[in-house]
Amino acid sequence: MKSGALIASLALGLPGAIAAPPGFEPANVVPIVGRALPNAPDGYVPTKVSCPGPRPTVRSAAHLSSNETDWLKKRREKTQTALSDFFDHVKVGDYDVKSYLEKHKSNSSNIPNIGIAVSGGGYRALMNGAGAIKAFDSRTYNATTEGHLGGLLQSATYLAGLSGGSWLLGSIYINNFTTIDKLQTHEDGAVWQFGNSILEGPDTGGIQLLDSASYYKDIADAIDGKRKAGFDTSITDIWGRALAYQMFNASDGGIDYTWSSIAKTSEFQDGDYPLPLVVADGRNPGELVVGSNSTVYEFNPWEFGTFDPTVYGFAPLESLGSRFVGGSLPSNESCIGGYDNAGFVIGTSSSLFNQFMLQLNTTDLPNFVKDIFNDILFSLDKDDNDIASYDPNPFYQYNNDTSPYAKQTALDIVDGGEDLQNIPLHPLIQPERHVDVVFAVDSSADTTYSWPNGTAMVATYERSLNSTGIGNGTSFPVVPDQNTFVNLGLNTRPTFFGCNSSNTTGPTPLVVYLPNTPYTTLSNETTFTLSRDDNVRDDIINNGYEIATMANSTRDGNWTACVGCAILSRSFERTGTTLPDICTQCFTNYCWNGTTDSREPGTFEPSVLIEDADSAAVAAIVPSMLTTAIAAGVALFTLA
Ligand SMILES: *[C@@H]1O[C@H](CO)[C@@H](O)[C@H](O)[C@H]1NC(C)=O
Ligand SMILES: *[C@@H]1O[C@H](CO)[C@@H](O)[C@H](O)[C@H]1NC(C)=O
Ligand SMILES: *[C@@H]1O[C@H](CO)[C@@H](O)[C@H](O)[C@H]1NC(C)=O
Ligand SMILES: *[C@@H]1O[C@H](CO)[C@@H](O)[C@H](O)[C@H]1NC(C)=O
Ligand SMILES: *[C@@H]1O[C@H](CO)[C@@H](O)[C@H](O)[C@H]1NC(C)=O
Ligand SMILES: *[C@@H]1O[C@H](CO)[C@@H](O)[C@H](O)[C@H]1NC(C)=O
Ligand SMILES: *[C@@H]1O[C@H](CO)[C@@H](O)[C@H](O)[C@H]1NC(C)=O
Ligand SMILES: *[C@@H]1O[C@H](CO)[C@@H](O)[C@H](O)[C@H]1NC(C)=O
Ligand SMILES: *[C@@H]1O[C@H](CO)[C@@H](O)[C@H](O)[C@H]1NC(C)=O
Ligand SMILES: *[C@@H]1O[C@H](CO)[C@@H](O)[C@H](O)[C@H]1NC(C)=O
Ligand SMILES: *[C@@H]1O[C@H](CO)[C@@H](O)[C@H](O)[C@H]1NC(C)=O
Ligand SMILES: CC(=O)N[C@H]1CO[C@H](CO)[C@@H](O)[C@@H]1O
Repeated sequence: MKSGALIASLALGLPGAIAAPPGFEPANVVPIVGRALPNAPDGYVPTKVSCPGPRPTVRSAAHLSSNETDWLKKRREKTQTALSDFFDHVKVGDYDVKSYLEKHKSNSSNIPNIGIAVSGGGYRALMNGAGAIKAFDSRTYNATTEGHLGGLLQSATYLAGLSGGSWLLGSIYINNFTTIDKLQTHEDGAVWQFGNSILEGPDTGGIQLLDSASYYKDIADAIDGKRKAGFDTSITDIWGRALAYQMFNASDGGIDYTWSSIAKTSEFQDGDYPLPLVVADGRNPGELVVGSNSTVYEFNPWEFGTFDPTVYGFAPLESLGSRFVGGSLPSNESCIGGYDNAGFVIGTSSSLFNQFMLQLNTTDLPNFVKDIFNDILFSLDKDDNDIASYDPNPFYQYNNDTSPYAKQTALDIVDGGEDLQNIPLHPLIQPERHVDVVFAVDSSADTTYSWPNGTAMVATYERSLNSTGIGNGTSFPVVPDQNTFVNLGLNTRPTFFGCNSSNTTGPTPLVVYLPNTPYTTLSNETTFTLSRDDNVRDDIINNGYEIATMANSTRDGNWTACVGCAILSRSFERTGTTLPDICTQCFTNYCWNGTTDSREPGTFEPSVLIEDADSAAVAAIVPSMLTTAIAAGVALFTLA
């Protein structure tokens, strides 16, 4: 994820020419299915609107918004039912989980509160994360059979995504909480057509009906419109528009879909699905390196802001672009709408990738298109290539005493992984949210061969140690160093952290760490791989499914029970309930027990565990998870 790697991969060469425009085939147009709302007032251009309700203000981060607390009441009712359904097929020994849930349902704060976090890592993270979500979704075919984990998504309160993980969130939420199956369909009009690089633009067989030149012209027109309306634009505007064409199933690349529109759909308002949280980092004034003391922002469907002690405030998302001063909108300033374009939001979270757009110059696009981009790109300082410019800064003169951004008229926002916290845990460890368990899907490329090694977990743990400073009262389970992650194989199998709630830096969720590892395919394509065919896409998604379910529990027949134990653990503590024996056994197997091995490991090169999924289902009934091929993998580097 370092800039060096990006430059290196760009140097490998991207397409110099863009495919010639194939003919239009209107017959292939699929009907537009439901999704978030196309409610922007003027496409991509932020525009004066009449203020939504009372004049918008920035609020303190001391509590959750009333929007969230109101919504939670509805959602927690839905998750109770969903959890009860989940435990229909997920058995925790002979413990009667359904009766337990029934007994405590009158006090919803006793019921498990689940978060899911999907890391960054480009398309690899999007696909591996999609595999996990597919496994957790009760709508997936056969996902609610024994050994599977369908229904966990329906039981979750929060779903957080960062960078590539935010593309996954955008694909799901802007398309009306669609399923992974539908996104990856092989039928005409599939949303996820990753055979076409984002530099080429969408396939004309789908809903977009654009050749590359029109694709770029449309993008250029949109950004030009925003500039002409008086708003600063950055390379992230181009990037976000391009992403929208790939992720949103809407004509014109979903140009008029806003992120705040998610909150306006009736299904969301009824609490039918989890709260999506997109994470991005702030770059400190005058600093080019984004370190662990950078501010971590979240976009939720109502607001943009942060719990960090710097800004410590939230601005209404639908009114971004309005000129707030000291947290309120002066009477001579208009309310602005449409700034929170959904593509721009996921583009912001993934701004590490926007430098691809610098390659536009090397294509054979018409000059008039290039000219528009060059105005934007050429005016950029080299150091500003990876930022999204939020101008006006909604936190201008807000919290003067603590905010390093209070004097800035524009906010520089960067990729959510640049502070190394590549798993979006930050919003899920906020004490106000009281999350009990986080399923942390890690597709980071930490090692030479693009496998995770716990770096993201370490970064979040270390930040939480500064509880009176930037951590601002957050806590995290104790985790070991990366060498230990590799030496003990904690990056090749699910590991629980924070099982013992006293061995944490304070009240914090139990974290179920789900590292990307090769079950059925080498799912470690590099972060900057721009295209892959549908079969590779599907293989990586399937591999993600195997990771989440431990190959449908064939690697450990108790796996789903253990997931159940992780879900119930904090709730049992609150209600003074004794853990069933099977959970004790699970925690012995899956909880990191404090052992470390910090010797420098050799090169980490895991190989595919299951060469053929069908035969594996028979062969893989192993007495203990530690005797599997994982152990062989561990041996490789402990011997080295
Ligand atoms: C969104 O999906 C829900 C559930 O599948 C469906 O009932 C609803 O009609 C869809 N909304 C739109 C606008 O299509
Ligand atoms: C959030 O809640 C406030 C206060 O109840 C309300 O005025 C506002 O309209 C809500 N925002 C959204 C986007 O629903
Ligand atoms: C779906 O689940 C049923 C019942 O467990 C099983 O018989 C069937 O083989 C499964 N189908 C697939 C494609 O996995
Ligand atoms: C962040 O940390 C760096 C390195 O320790 C330090 O130089 C910088 O002043 C810090 N910035 C802020 C805003 O605290
Ligand atoms: C693209 O090419 C034009 C003409 O050669 C040049 O003026 C411009 O600086 C280049 N832009 C970028 C971003 O490299
Ligand atoms: C914040 O600083 C600005 C500029 O120094 C000042 O005008 C404003 O009154 C300050 N706001 C507060 C609430 O102190
Ligand atoms: C873990 O990942 C970090 C970040 O990429 C890297 O610097 C470090 O060398 C890696 N360590 C191991 C043991 O893989
Ligand atoms: C903790 O955070 C404060 C304020 O953000 C900072 O000044 C201090 O250097 C940090 N301490 C450590 C050990 O990082
Ligand atoms: C697990 O289930 C999924 C979905 O039903 C299936 O595609 C996959 O082949 C199964 N894997 C194994 C190892 O049985
Ligand atoms: C937590 O566990 C670690 C590793 O075993 C140990 O070093 C530390 O002392 C424990 N801390 C607490 C507060 O129990
Ligand atoms: C994926 O990882 C394997 C080792 O686990 C390695 O041999 C292979 O080169 C890696 N592929 C990429 C694209 O990095
Ligand atoms: C728990 C905690 O330390 N909260 C602090 C977070 O930051 C704000 C703003 O600086 C403080 O007012 C809180 O006390």
